[in-house]
Amino acid sequence: MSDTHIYRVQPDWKREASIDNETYLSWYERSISDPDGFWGEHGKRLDWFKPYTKVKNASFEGDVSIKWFEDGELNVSYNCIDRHLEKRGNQVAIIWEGDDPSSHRKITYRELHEQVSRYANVLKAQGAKKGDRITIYMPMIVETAYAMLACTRIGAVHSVVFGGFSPDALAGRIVDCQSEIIITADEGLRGGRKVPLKVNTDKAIDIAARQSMSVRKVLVVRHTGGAVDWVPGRDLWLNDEAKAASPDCPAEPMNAEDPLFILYTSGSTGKPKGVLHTTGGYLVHVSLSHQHIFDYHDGDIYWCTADVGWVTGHSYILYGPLANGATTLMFEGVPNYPDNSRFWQVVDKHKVNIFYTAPTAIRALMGAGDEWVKKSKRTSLRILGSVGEPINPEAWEWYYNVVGEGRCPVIDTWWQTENGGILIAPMPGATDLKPGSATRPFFGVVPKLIDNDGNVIEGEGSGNLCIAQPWPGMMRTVHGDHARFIETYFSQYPGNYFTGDGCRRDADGYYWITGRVDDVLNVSGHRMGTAEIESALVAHEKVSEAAVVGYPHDVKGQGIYCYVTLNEGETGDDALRKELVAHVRKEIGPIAAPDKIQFAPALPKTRSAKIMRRILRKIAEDDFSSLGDTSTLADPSVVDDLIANRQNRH
Ligand code: 6R9
Repeated sequence: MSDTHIYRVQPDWKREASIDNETYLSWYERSISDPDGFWGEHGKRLDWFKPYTKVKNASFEGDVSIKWFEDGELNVSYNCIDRHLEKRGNQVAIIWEGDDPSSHRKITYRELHEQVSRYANVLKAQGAKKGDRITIYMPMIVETAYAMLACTRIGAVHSVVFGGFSPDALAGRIVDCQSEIIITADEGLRGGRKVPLKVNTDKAIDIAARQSMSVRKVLVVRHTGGAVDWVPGRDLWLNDEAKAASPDCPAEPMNAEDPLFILYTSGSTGKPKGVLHTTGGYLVHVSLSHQHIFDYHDGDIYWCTADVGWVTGHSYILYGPLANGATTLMFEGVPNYPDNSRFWQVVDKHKVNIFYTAPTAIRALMGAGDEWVKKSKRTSLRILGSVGEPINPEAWEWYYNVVGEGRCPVIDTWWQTENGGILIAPMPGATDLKPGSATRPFFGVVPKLIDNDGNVIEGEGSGNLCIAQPWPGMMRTVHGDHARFIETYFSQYPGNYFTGDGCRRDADGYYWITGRVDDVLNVSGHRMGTAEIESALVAHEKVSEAAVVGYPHDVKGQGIYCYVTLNEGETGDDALRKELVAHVRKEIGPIAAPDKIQFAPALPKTRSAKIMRRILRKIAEDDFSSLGDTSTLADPSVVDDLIANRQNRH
């Protein structure tokens, strides 16, 4: 191998039935050369009410129509619960670990079946039908899993909105998918602090009402017991309704291509897009990848620290693990509460075998010092996963050596909301590891690197990462806007899905993701469009124009750097900086809070009035050596002023 840092597969990383390198290579080859044969076989891992006779009917050309298993019928909640009852009724399906270290719960498959059925009957009683969209705005509690699975049980389409989003952001998502029912909780808890979910929901419903969207029902889970306002007739306590409902609710047979969920995600332009996933192909992809990429075996305790408000929570806290009959841990809290050893305390408490987290958490804990890790034993750990952003080799090595004590492979998984499941990642018993590389493609995935001029890069080299062939778990459309789907993902490199990421392929065929090449930021693993933050800023009465770029940040990966031009007569001072930060938090949510605001009398623009972001990025990065050609700027002197007043001076 070409690179110096290689960690070879250790003999004890291969267990019985683990995929080894030969198996990986032969399965991969078949998945590409004979997708119908490969997926037709692996689709059988699910229980189908009506078996499929067709496998792949998908093309990236023209109108981009993606169908898998199109004449099959199944139900997601049936596959995640009912089919396990006979063998695993008394096995724990979900371990819930509360924000407060003294609180935890264990829910067996049988209990999960009962609760999900009750929730499903409540939804039906409130008029929810197959195909209706239901918004879920919840903390990390087991009731959130009940709610999501209950939607799938009756064929309703859930749209989970991360609990950290503001009322405005929540309202936008409710309106976009015309969701008449919202499931929420009184309050969430994170790091000892309360999150006012019901208050935010009430505000969001008012905002939605101004856009002629009327929410009929709000189902509220009593969690903290905090006081909430109540609209009689509209608001119902979900706990009470569920208790009174029947525990018997047959799972609705769904076509493989019926919508399963919508999840909003940020792109380089406009409002967040409603990424639409369907039923059959998605569940095949997430269950197959969960099994082989994490080398999941019966009896393993599996913990993914993501929030269910993100795709990682959908696919790898709930659907993949539960489809495989796993015990999955849901954690309400944060890595540094009550102190920096929390993750490792939870690992020891519940004997976690497979642990999956984000580089931003790894970097923060690495910065806090090894002593927090060493307070725990971590002897149960076997696999360490990473997701959400590129993992820098230093953080990778720390994760491997300090957390895993050199015993556990680090499984760096690259994928996106749009992908449904993991697309590039090693397999513990098959893939030699290189710190910082997501390594090799998953079954059925054909990565393709294309340069800015459209030339395909073969062998070693760098380019824009595209995927050349459809895979079962991929999104089918943007909810309500198929033209936007085609425009966003298939217009740059026709016939290929464009990921928005840059990537290098090394001499061994390993992939190294270099980060976004578009105007999307990745802040602490949270994806955000610069355009969204810009439009929040210009919505402030004192702001005339704004341009937002990312800059390297030690813990967050990227920080948010805002260049703001004020209206005539306004003065940019620290008070206004604070006001603008608060304003963005209110418009989008705390995750979008700017790290730096630079007041700029003018922004660098071309003569055709296009902002030159390349220059703004360089200034934010403190790198003026390669500003490139500024001669096309309408007023090149703008750049000197921006450099003189930059916010990153050390
Ligand atoms: C699953 C998820 C997707 C974007 C993606 C890329 C970045 C995710 C990564 C990674 C390097 C990894 N990303 N995993 N970059 N290595 N292992 O995070 O989905 O929120 O849609 O973000 O995140 O830039 O394009 P999502």
